Amino acid sequence: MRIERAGHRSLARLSVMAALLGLGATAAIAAGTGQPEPWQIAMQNPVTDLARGAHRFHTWLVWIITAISLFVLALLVAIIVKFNEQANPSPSRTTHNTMLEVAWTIVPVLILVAIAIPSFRLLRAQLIIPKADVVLKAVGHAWYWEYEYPADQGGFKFDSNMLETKDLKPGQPKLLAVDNEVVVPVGKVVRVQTTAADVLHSWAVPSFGFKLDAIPGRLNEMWFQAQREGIYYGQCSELCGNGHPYMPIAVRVVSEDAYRAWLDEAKKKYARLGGDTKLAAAEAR
Ligand SMILES: [Cu+2]
Repeated sequence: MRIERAGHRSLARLSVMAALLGLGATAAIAAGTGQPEPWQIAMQNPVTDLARGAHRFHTWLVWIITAISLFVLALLVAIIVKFNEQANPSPSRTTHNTMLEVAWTIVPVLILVAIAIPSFRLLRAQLIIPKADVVLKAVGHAWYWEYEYPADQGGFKFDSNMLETKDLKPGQPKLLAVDNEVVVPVGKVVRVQTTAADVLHSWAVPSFGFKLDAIPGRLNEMWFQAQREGIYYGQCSELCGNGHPYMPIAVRVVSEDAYRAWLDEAKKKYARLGGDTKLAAAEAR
């Protein structure tokens, strides 16, 4: 009975959403920054150039998809109207049309080129890492994240576990808040290295436009430069087992001074790195 009522409620909400969409009120369904909003349909607000680039590319693809869909729909409608049995009782026996065949080969190639160029440009921006100010290593475990800061930042590591619902403080989002957040300075290039201790994981923060697989025995790298202070949440984005939904990511972006103060505190709070911990050099490739 309860399930049925919940279903009706969702149906009502869906209808309201459809009506809002129909009115073109998509902006009203605001996208959150650093975390999702209830009933959000857009992507989370970007705070890095890479995220903005990904959003622009997404919008570009939506335009292309829309144009192709409308074109195919128009062709189907034209065929149904003009070439049905009544309108066109004796069909043409044409089997070849050189111009048409050249066009339907060349046009899709041009569309793919128009997609490939911005796609590779974005990929290049993601993978060519500028000179980093901070290096952060994220190690995926079943099912929590472990973070390491190299020696030039103090040399320490700590585990970051999801907070149970009963332990949440007001304002902390369920299934996203963690006990030990990652802290990074605002406006600085953060080079993130990911790996995993057991199975595949993926370190992803939507507002940073960041998603990078964490693979056992392999070190992957990407970067971000957050332009606004705040707390940004993400989740493991590789199906890694039954604890997969319970290993969120929380990154707090703070001022340079606050970051230095946090480093001093963190060095005391977390045990120093053991001699066996290796991090790649911080300089750009
Ligand atoms: Cu995982």
